[in-house]
Amino acid sequence: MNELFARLSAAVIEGSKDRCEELTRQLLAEGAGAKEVLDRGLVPGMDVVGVRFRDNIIFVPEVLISARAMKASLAILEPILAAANVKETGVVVIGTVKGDIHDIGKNIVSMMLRGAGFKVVDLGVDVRVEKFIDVIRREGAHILGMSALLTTTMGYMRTVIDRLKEEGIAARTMVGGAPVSAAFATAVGADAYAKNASEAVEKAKALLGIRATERS
Ligand code: B12
Repeated sequence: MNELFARLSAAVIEGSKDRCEELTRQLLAEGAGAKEVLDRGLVPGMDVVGVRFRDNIIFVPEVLISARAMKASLAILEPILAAANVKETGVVVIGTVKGDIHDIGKNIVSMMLRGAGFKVVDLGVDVRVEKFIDVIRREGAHILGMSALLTTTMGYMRTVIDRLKEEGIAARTMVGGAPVSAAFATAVGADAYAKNASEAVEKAKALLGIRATERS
């Protein structure tokens, strides 16, 4: 099975949507868990894409093709990750902040939260503070999750958190994305930071006072 995971990573790197779908289905058929497919196949592939992009070996079009391939696999995994069949524990509004269109990581966090029993209202990308606030109020959300992948957009998280406080909105805030750190989260006044989707689930439960063992 190790070889299949490696081939799935390679398919993400090469941006082969068909092969991503085929290998994802094959891995599931051979007994791999959806989370394993994510952690051992898809994410390591996208990590390599990130390094090549940073080093100017590949450019935006290639990254988009890889992202499209990864999303095709995620579409297969989503119903499995979401089918945990647990009672809804809380409402999370989530989005990528204004100016930022990266959504792969946010989508994974949304899927894992749904799988853990949260109702997730995903506002997509390039989300402004007004939109976050409207939907938090409408949904009576317990938690706001914000994603940012750019150093130029992560500062917007502070704008949103400050506005929530000004408006007296009690939703707790959780932030993440590659450039975001625990120290940054503290500096902008967020209630929690998570470095990946599994940790996001733990932190969301902790914010609502749910012990990890109660839900899994
Ligand atoms: C894919 C990608 C793109 C795709 C996005 C496609 C899509 N639909 O998302 C495209 C091609 C569109 C793109 C565009 C750009 N990109 Co880009 N992109 C990436 C890349 C390679 C991978 C990101 C990714 O999907 N990673 C995989 C996922 C699974 O990981 P993740 O996002 O980190 O998410 C995990 C955690 O962070 C966490 N998490 C994420 N969100 C949240 C939210 C919460 C609430 C929590 C708790 C946790 C959490 O959990 C996730 C799952 O484990 C990164 C490289 C990198 N190392 O991050 C560059 C990167 C982010 N991009 C970069 C840049 C510069 C750009 C562009 C400006 C390029 C350009 N010149 O146009 C544009 C910006 C467009 C915009 N306005 O947003 C830079 C940012 C540099 C910086 N310091 O700001 C990076 C770091 C590449 C680099 N090394 O230079 N990009």
